[in-house]
Amino acid sequence: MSTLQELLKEKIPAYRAETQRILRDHGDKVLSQVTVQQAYGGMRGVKGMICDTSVVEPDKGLIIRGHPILTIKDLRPEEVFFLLLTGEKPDKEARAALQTEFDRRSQVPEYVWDTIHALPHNTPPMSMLATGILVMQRESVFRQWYDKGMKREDYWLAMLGDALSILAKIPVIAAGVYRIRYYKGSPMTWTHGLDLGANYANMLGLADPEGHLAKLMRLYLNFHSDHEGGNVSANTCHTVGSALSDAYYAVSAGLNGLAGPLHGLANQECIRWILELMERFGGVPTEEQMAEFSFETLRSGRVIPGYGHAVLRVVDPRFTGLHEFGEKYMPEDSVFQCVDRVFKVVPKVLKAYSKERVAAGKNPIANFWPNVDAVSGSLVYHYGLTEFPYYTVLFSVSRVMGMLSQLVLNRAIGSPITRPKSVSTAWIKREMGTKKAAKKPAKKKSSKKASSKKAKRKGR
Ligand code: AMX
Repeated sequence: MSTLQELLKEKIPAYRAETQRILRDHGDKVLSQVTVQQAYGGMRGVKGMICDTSVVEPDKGLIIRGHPILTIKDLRPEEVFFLLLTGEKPDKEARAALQTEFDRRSQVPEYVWDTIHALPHNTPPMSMLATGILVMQRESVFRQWYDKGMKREDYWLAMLGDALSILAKIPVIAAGVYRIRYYKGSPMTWTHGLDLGANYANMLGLADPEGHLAKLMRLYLNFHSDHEGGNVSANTCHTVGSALSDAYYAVSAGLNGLAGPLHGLANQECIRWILELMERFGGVPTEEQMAEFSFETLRSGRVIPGYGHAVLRVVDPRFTGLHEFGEKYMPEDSVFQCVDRVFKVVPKVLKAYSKERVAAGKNPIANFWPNVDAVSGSLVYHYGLTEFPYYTVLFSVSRVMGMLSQLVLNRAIGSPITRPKSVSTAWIKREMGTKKAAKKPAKKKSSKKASSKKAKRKGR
């Protein structure tokens, strides 16, 4: 098989032609209508962008290039990256070539460490990571080629170069952030020939005599690699990249979105909640105690972290995959046992609580099932990674695979600058009022005058 770059070179002309064909044949068809509720509500459910790397089905979860995530859980993370970009799994040769690329690009410039060391010691790990990526912007091949007058059809190639460099360096920087931030020693270096997951686990410097943490890290990176295009980090990265900002700018912006409590930070909240629960009852609580604690959380106005989802309506298959890992490698671990019991109790509690909410005139809870964050923290905790504020960094190392793949493909098809239309509150009030008024018979105004006024408004 060809290398990643050769395969993309073969495929991109067809991908471009297909895009043009779709636009020519279907360009004026309607994908979605937008309600006022959606305009105020984070554009939920509005179909308004294209993403070919993966889809998230409410009843199936994450599907990467047609493969449900659990069917590709044993791939190495770089194979998932290859799949995200090309739609194909690499063969042995393509995998080896990709490994050589990562080995060659993994050296982190010294000024990155100087910058991270210069930050105040209590800087959150996510700020350290995003700073580390941003400060490397001066290395961008895309920027250098662009400044020399790069042709539009080569954008993807320059973007791919930056993507490979960021992906090779981010595990090194992320592991270095862990070691610097938590006083574990100097950053460690990339081992040539080791895959992304094993390298990352190794550079954290935690004991892993049987290689189980490396195994977990591969699974973790695969499961968090992509979640279609509309989530905050992917969408932010896409928007910044659409201005032809390079991958360093775009990815660090995406990481800043991932750092939010409603997105990548939720995994920290989950483990915190589990440990609070165990502390309250002096170990793994009974199901009754768990239900009591859960209702207490909900009635105090907080959410149960790790449960519910904006899109999913079933148990997140990524939860299932990580839960199976826990059952196999740490069945006696009390934190994992607690997570396992929570899974038996919380969906019933949420169901009952949702009825209370509805009775009180509030929205029902749409999904009672666990998402990936309900279990992921307990597994890394088992291997000694107990510093919760770091957990979003783990997520970041993985999610850059999706962000970078989408950036490369968007430059390949020549996605234009993102520019949705916003409307003002005054516009909403006027337009919605106009519709209502339109039902009433018009007063004496001449129809010519009225229509010219309407046209003026539309032209604004
Ligand atoms: N506990 C308590 N209440 C919950 C809940 C939970 N686990 N999940 C949903 N609800 C509430 C919502 O807060 C919302 O209340 P509101 O109408 O008063 O604002 C109501 O139920 C309806 O919400 P929904 O339509 O079911 O979900 P949503 O799309 O608004 O929110 C999500 C989705 C994930 C933010 C929400 O389920 C939640 O806060 N879950 C807990 C946090 C979590 O696990 N986040 C991780 C998400 C995955 C990720 O990005 N990493």
